[in-house]
Amino acid sequence: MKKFKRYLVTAALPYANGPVHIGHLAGVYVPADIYVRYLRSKGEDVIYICGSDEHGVPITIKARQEGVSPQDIVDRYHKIIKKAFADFGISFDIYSRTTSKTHYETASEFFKTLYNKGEFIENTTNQYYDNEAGQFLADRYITGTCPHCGNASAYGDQCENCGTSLSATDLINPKSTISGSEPILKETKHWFLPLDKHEEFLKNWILKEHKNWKTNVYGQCKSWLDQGLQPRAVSRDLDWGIPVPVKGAEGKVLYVWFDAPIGYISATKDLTADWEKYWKDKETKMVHFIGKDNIVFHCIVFPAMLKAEGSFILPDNVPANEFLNLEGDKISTSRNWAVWLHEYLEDFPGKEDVLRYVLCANAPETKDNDFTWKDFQARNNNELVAILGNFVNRAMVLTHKYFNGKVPEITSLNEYDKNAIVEIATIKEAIENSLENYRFREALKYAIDLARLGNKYLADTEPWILIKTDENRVKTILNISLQITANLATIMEPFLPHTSKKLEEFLNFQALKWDATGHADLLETGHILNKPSLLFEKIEDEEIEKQLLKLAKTKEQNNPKSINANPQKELISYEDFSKLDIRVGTILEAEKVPKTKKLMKLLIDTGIDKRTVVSGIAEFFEPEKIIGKQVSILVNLEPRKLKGIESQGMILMAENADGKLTFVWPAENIENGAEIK
Ligand code: B3M
Ligand code: ZN
Repeated sequence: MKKFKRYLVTAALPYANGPVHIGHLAGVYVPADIYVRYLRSKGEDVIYICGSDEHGVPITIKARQEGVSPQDIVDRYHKIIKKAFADFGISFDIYSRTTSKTHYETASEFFKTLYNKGEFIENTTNQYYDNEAGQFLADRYITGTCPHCGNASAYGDQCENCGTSLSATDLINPKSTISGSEPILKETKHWFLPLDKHEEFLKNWILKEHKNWKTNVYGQCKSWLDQGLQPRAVSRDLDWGIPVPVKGAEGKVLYVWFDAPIGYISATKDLTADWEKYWKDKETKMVHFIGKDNIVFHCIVFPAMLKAEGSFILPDNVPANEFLNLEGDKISTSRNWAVWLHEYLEDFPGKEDVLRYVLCANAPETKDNDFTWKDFQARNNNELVAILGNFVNRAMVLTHKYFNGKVPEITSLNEYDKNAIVEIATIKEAIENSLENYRFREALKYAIDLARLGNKYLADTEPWILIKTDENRVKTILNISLQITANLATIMEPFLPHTSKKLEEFLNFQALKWDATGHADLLETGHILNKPSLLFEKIEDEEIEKQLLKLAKTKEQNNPKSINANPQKELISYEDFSKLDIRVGTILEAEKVPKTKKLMKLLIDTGIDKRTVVSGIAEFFEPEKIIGKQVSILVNLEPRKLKGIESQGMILMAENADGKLTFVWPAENIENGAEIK
């Protein structure tokens, strides 16, 4: 593997239009943080860059909904997001924002450079325009009927019912969500990055030179490249964003996906005056941590931009993750189907590392994965408490009990001890290898194996029994156990930084650099330990049930009972169906049946005859309002008596789970007696 002089690690800039949840942490920020902490521990020159993505249409929509400015929205969420990351120990070197002055300048400069080099094409297209509001409409500001599934509230870029990507002009009956009026098509000029021009380069760079990228990333790139690349607009008609810095571009801003990745550069500038060595020197290894929905922008569009600019390096790797689901359902901000980081900390104060652990152990590295509260509890109780916590606690407590908290000496080593010591080094190397290949789940599993090794060592050697007969042997056993604990303090640091701090306190020792670990001589004989407290505590069923209840309530709010359909009845033959003689009829007379709540007596013209039908609709309809309406009537139902009145047939009604009734009538007037089949 090529050795680099320094590392530039970026994590996707979250949109500042809502707080962050476990999906963000698992997909991007925890793996990136582990990687960076590991590199720091290795003594590498590394910077970890992030910030809020503060442009784009969703932010303007949210602002409009709340009646505040887009700036108010991004100010609010920038603060919340920044704090949540800090609380979980996500150790950015800078958490910047794309509304900063540096960013405006950097992004404008970048655009101008490409513009002056003739790297854009200008194109005039027809776009929807809201005449009443006097503005062009972003796709998200247009709703209409989906041409594929008929959903009446599809957006101009996507139908959320059937999932199809749409163009605003595909929508049937388009409406502006700003004024409600029907938009008109109007000409507008935009700048396009001709990705097709960079296709050959990208094919070579990704498909030939980066075969080592994760298969999910490589596969997505290949499918884009195989389909052939098209020019992409890098400007928008919008009043929120960075103005397009050329003449004749009034009212136009840079497309959010053009300016956002440049945000990595601006943030680096805000971090260090020496930013160019990170961005322009081939000895820098740049790695982008992102979620799978951002792959095309980081592997194709941004590299094409950087290449076109000419003076920047390209990423060495883009280890994108898949998605994390929550209890079997896609995480969704709009449906509030998420575990929000700030809420987690209210419910589980002090348990930052538990979440970091579970999200890494279960990270969606190769496929979408599911977060469940039961798994969270099981991993805490069976792994953190039972393996890591239990081992550390035993090693510490026994040393305090037998040797007054002083690290005892090694008296002599037998084969068993020697094997354990070799194992420490082997595990450390395995972790290294996994981390360098972006396999964080595997790395964490090995890290826990180190604690597992310690537990097994104690269980096999049984110092609590030997203490009665062979104190010298116990000295060696506890020395080795404490050396494993000291190794854990360093090795766990990238994964569980808060826990590593606690281990340092217990051991009264400063965790070492990565390369100094892997040995059994980290703590000197006679070194004095502090008194330990519990590293992790058991999570009880009640706490998990509370979380599940919270989710059940969300589900209930999202799917109120009234739209829950009853299950389908058993199948019938066509013959069964054709026995039903259903006709269109007209209500000639209607009156409530005295002394009943529900019944109404109707006189119906069925086209065959005029007959009386008693129907249970009186709670929902006023007799005078339904006279003259056409209805569907089952005419060959055996007559039956209700409250002494003979009913000759049945009116068809639609009824929902709440018992609400509505008539089923023909969409247009048709002769009475027409058959329904
Ligand atoms: N804000 C998209 C996202 O959060 C976007 C990432 C930008 S990274 C330059 O999915
Ligand atoms: Zn649809």
